[in-house]
Parts: sequence; C-alpha cells; structure tokens
Amino acid sequence: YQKHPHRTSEAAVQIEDDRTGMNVETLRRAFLDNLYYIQGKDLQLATPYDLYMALSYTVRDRLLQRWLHTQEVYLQQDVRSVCYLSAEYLLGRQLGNALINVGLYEQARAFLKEMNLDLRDLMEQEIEPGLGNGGLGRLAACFMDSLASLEIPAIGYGIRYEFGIFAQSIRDGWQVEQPDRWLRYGNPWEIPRPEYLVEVKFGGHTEGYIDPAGQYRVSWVNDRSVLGTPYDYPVPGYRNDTVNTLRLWSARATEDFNFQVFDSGDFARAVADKTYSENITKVLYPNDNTYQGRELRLEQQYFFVSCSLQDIIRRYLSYHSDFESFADKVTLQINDTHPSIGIAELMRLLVDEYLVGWDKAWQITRRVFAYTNHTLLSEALERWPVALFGNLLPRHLEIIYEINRRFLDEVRERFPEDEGRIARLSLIQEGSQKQVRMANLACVGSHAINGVAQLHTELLKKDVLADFYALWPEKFTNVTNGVTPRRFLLLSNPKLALLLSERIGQDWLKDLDQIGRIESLVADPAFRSAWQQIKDDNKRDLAEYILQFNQIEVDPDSLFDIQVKRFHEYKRQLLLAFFIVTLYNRLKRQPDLEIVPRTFIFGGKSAPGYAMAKLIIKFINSVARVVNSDPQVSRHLKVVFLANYNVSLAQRIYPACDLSEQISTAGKEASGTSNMKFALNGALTIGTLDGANIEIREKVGPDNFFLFGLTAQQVYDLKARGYNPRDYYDSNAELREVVDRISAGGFSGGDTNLFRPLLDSLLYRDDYLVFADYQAYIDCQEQVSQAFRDRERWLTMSILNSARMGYFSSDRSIREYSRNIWQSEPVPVEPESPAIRPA
Ligand code: 6GP
Repeated sequence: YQKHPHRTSEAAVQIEDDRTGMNVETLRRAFLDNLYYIQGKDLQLATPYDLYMALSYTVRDRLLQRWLHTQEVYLQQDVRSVCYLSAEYLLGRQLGNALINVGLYEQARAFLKEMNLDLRDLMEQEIEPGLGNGGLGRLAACFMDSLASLEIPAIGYGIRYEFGIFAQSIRDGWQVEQPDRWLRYGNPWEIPRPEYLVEVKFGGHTEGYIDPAGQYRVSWVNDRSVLGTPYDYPVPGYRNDTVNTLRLWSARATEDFNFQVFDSGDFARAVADKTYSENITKVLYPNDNTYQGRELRLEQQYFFVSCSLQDIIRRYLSYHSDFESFADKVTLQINDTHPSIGIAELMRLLVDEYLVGWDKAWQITRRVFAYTNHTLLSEALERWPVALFGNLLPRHLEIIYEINRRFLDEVRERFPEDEGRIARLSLIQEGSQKQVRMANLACVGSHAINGVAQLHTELLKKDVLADFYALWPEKFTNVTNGVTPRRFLLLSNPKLALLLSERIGQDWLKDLDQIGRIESLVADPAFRSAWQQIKDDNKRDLAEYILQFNQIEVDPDSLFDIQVKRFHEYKRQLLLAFFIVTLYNRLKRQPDLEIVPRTFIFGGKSAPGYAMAKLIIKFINSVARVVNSDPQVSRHLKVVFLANYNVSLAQRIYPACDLSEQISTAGKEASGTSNMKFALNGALTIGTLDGANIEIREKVGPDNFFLFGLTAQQVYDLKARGYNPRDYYDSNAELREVVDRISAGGFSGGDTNLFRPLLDSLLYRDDYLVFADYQAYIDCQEQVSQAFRDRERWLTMSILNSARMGYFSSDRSIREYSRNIWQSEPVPVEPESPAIRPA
C-alpha cells in the first residue's frame, strides 16, 4: 500500500460506485485510480497534464452512465430528434463545463484542494478543441449546450478535424500561423465508434437502368470512396440527466481500395492514396465569413453530410420499415450553406438507394430541412463551379438539375415571362463559368429559412434572398442568437455568478430572464460594492495575464476598452485604432491634457490569406509599440494585442471588460454574439445599429448603450449617392492628422510604404465607411469617457446591462427554433440508479 496511497483497504474499490459515485471521497479515489491505471502515474510522477487527464476520465465516467441511459430513453420512446449539421463546432474546453453541468465542480475543487491541487490549474491544461472559426462555430456549441439543458433530443453532426483553427502568434507585429495539433496528447472527451463506420463515394459517372418493376433508375458508379468513422462527444445538459451526442466524423481510407493498388506492387501509391483519403478531415479551413472554393472543402462538406445522413437513416430504419414517418422523427438544421449538399444527398439516398419516388422524396426532404443564414457578405456565398461539382459528385449534379427544372417550372407558372427573376432564382448561375448556388439550393430544399437577428432577417428578405421571400414569405423567420450563461457567466466569471446566486438564487442558470431580478438591487450599497469589487478583481486577473504574456504593465483602474473577434474589414478594428491614434495625437499636441486612462485590448485571428486583415493586425501592433513606449502617452494609454484569441481566452476577457466594441458597418454583422457575452458580464457597449446590437440596445435601454454611426439605410443611401472618402479626409482635421501620421511612417519607423495599402483602401474606396463614421465615433467615445469619470453612474449602467440581458440566452434561441421551426418537445430523462449497473 505504500505505492498505492489511495488504496486504503482491499474492499475500497467497487467498480460501479467508483465510476458513478458523486461524493468527495469516492471522487478522490476514482481520480487516483484513473491516474494510476489510465495515465500510469502516481501523484509523485504525475505531470499537470496527467492530473487533468485523470480528472477528465473521472468526470467522463459519470457522464457515460447518463449518456447511455439518455440514448436508451430516446430509442425506447422513438423520439423526434433534432439533427444539427454544422461544419464547425467551436467547443472550448470541456472539463470545466462538464464538471459544472453534471454538478461536480465544488466536489472536485474540494478533493483536489485536500491534495494541494488547484482545479483551475488542472482545467488550464486542456488544449481546447478549436473546431471552428468564430461566431458560427461558437453558436453551434452554445446551441448544443442549450439543447441538452432543455432536454431536447438532439444530435450534432460535424467534422473531427485533426487540425483545428491555427494557433496564432505575433512576430514583429505580424500574425504567424502554427498548426493546431490539439489531439497530440490524447483526448478523453471522445469515444470512437468504428462499428458505425460508413462509406462515402466520390467521382465516377452515372448509369441508367430499368429495375425489375420496369422503372427507370439511375445508379452512381463512383471511382473512389472514403470511410467515415464517428467519434462521439458527450453533451451534458446543465444539472439534468440528459446527455446528448455530438458525433464528429473522421475520414479513413477504404481498405479494399488500397489493397488493390498495394497488390499491384505500387506500395508508395497505396500509401499516398490512403493519405489522400485521410486528408479530407485533416484541417479546418481558416476562413470566417468568406468561402473557399477549393475542391477539398466541397469534399469535406459532402463527406460529413453523407456520413451523417446515412447514420440518421440507419438509426431511423432500426425502428421503422419505410420512410412514412421519417419527417416526424427527424428534423435537420443546416448551419449556413456548408451542409446544404445534404438536400441533394437525401434525395439521392431516398430515390436511388431506397427507391422512394421523386415526389415523395422531395416532400420528405423539404419537410426535414431548415436553413440558417449567417451572413450578408456576398464573398461568403458558396458557389461551386459546375465542372468541379460534376466531377466530384456527378449524381448530385443531375439531381440538382432536376430539382432546378421542376422549381423553375413552378416559378414560370407564378411569374410568367419574368426571365430576370428566373435567372436570379435558378440553382445554376449562368455565365462563362457556370456555378451551383448553394444558398439557392438551401432555400428551395428547406421549409424554413432564418436569419440570426432582426435586422439581418429583414435584410435577407429585402436584399440577399428577396426573390425567395417573394415566392415563399411564410418560410422566413427570425431567431436572434443567444449565448449559454453556463459557460459565459458561471464558468468564466465565477465571482459574479456567486454574487448573483447569493442574491437571487440559482434559477437564472436555467432561466436567464431571472437575472432581471438584480435590477431591484441596483441601489443596494452592498450589492453595488460587491459588483465593483468583482469587476476590479477580474480586471486585475487580466492585467496579470497581460503582464505574463505581453510583458506590458497595465493599470487595472483604467478603462478596459476591448475589441476581440475575427479580423475583418467590416468589423472595423481600424476605427478603434484610429481613435487610439487620435488620442495619441492629442496627447502629443498637449502633453498635460487630462484624459480618462484607457487600456485598449485587441484579440483575434485573420484568415491566413486575407492580406488586408493581416496588415491591420500589424498596424495595431505597431500603434501599440509607439504608444506603449512613449512615456508621455503611456501614462494614460496602453495598447495590448493578445495573441491566439480563442474560447479559453475569451472566457478570461469578457469578465474584465468595461467597454465592448461592437462597431461594424451597419448592415454587415449578421448578429454578433460577443456583444451578448460582454454585456452579460457587465460591460457597456459602444456600437452601431447593426446585428443584435439593435436588440441589445432595446433591452438594456438607450441610456445604457453608446450608440453612434450611420444606420444600414444611411449606409445604403450614401453608397447609392456616391461615397467619396476623400471628402472626409479633406474636411476633418483630426482625421487628416491620423492619416498623415500613418502615411509619414509615424508607426512604421519612417517607412512610408508599409501601411500604404491600408490607407489607399480607405482613401480611394473605404468600402466599410471608416471615414464616414469616424467623427461620430470619436464624439461617442468622448461620451464614454465622461460616463466613466462618474464611476457610480457607470456602475449603475453596468448592473443594468447584465440585468437586462436575459433575452440573449441561447436557451431562448433554442426554444424559438423548437417552437417555430423544429416542432420538437423536451423529453426528460429520469435519473437511473447507479446501483443497477451490473459490475
Ligand atoms: C457569423 C456572423 O458573422 C455573426 O454576426 C453571427 O453572430 C454568427 O455567424 C452566428 O450567427 N457568421 C460566420 O461566422 C460565417 O462564417 C458564413 O458565416
């Protein structure tokens, strides 16, 4: 027993109990057991990562029982389930979330503490699964959490990328990308299910034939295929017994295919082909809001969608003998157009493989699919060259042509001789290079189409999808995004969460509207000072992080002014940078100027191929260098760029924020979700009337929101009139001073060329109206400073922001999807007694 400090007596280990027991003592024993028997270490030898693994397995054991039981209940009751199809899930770390949801956080902290271990340190060991780019991927992760928390039977389908979103580092101010080898040290949160392997075909051609009943049919003779292995991730609901599944597909070479080549003696090619097949799920395309017209991307999309549909049909047919009730049991939500090939694939499976008639198949397809659009940017609209598409998926191209033929006949009937309309609605874009329009396919093949904030949905109806809206207004609905309060308040801001729970109980975690009850405490001195104290503590924690990672000392008492999100011109990080340069200029002109001290914090990745966004990152880092190293200025201002912004870092940043920058050009940001996370954590927002900002402002009240800038309509009108950014440069002295200082090399050591592309794009195009909104923004920032001088007023506004954010829970979003689109109901899972599991 010397070497087994946790084995106090022979009778201590009962398999069931040690794998399911929830008390501190059992957990401690299980933790040490896992450390010993899975990691092969004892406490002396264990690295921090070993400890993290041991704890993760301990939690996973407790999830497994609930997980299996949930799936049994779903099967027995033959429930209707939501299948969420998404090419991205930006999950964030799993351990803390699992501990919280299953209700073991405090126990784990307690037993670790007895061993002189810190739970937070262990949680920090986890490499987060970064299987997404930004908002769209994180939304999918929040939705998975809410579905389980609301006890709605659901399964998420996606891709198990071997390399997730690249790791960003900053060298000499530039973004440098490194591969994200997140699976390197093993992953306790997934269970491979090789028994549910499916085959996915590619390439080849089609052949017609007459079946025994005399019916003309088509078969697809592929020229290669790839196997998909599912890896299942548990998705525990918050404090209930539901554990849903996230099923991510990994590509594997088909053995027989390789053996053929192998037998012919070409070993090298056999191995190369194998790698080629496995390339499909190698890497996440690192573009946000821009599509990548690469063949491999289409292969990824088709691969995961085909795997998922085959899986859904397999599960359905284990309980049904025909497709009569398929649409009653299954609903498929497609997260943007990335999975929209599923519409053609379901048609193919039904018509070719299961011999369902076309009309019936089409009726089923349209009933099960629903489409969420996430962007108005035209560069994000997916279009595949017909030739590429036909080479990869010849049968799907035929099916799309057939869908299109029938669809356009319908349109012709309703709008005779309206060839312009036909051309716009067609699934095929004509021209020198014909293209398949995936958004059109998604609209035609779905019964519901939604945008992700009110303005966004209105703009879809008026603009991007106007022709579809004219055809089928009843298909359109809005579901404003939301975020999970479990991860983005309870887990990330534990002190604030505790204060809330002490004052209003814990109901807010399941029903975020309850957070409104703190509004009655806004004048309570003890509550106010606790609130302030927590914000100060969180800012101090972030300041420590900044010191450690950026070697910059920042004043925790200064205004923390933060913009973290992907770098994109439409998000206008430049506007904030121009404000900083404006302050810099003022301080240089008048060194004794009294200004509100601010710490500007940026974070975010640029797509590796997006040169302008990368230059903006370089620019911000260059401004940071000049500002921070100028004693005259750095007394008041600090500029920090936090490298490798990801979910884990986001969780540190939101709680420490005073001012949240949501400054996109109106009409460009579909919704935004960081705007919600910041405000929920008591930050005030400076923002335009864009995306969900509009609804946030309505909820928190115009007095508690710093609004500036052109509206979407004004942006449109200005561009229609002919926008000339040069006029703003000529007429605005401070703006000119900013531009001139950059142009003169003021932030590039005298180099007048470095930022030339950036200035030229502003002076000659300024597609995103940085100049047009500059003055309004500067003025609004002045109001921010005034408000921050009055700390009591700011504190009140901060409390009111959190108090009024109840609407922006992803639980509310999911309830709306359930009611208005999915017609799905909760299926509660009763706890299963741990004792009944046989040893
Ligand atoms: C994003 C939108 O840009 C963001 O405004 C929204 O909050 C988020 O989706 C969730 O709905 N869109 C993307 O990330 C994207 O790549 C194709 O859209």
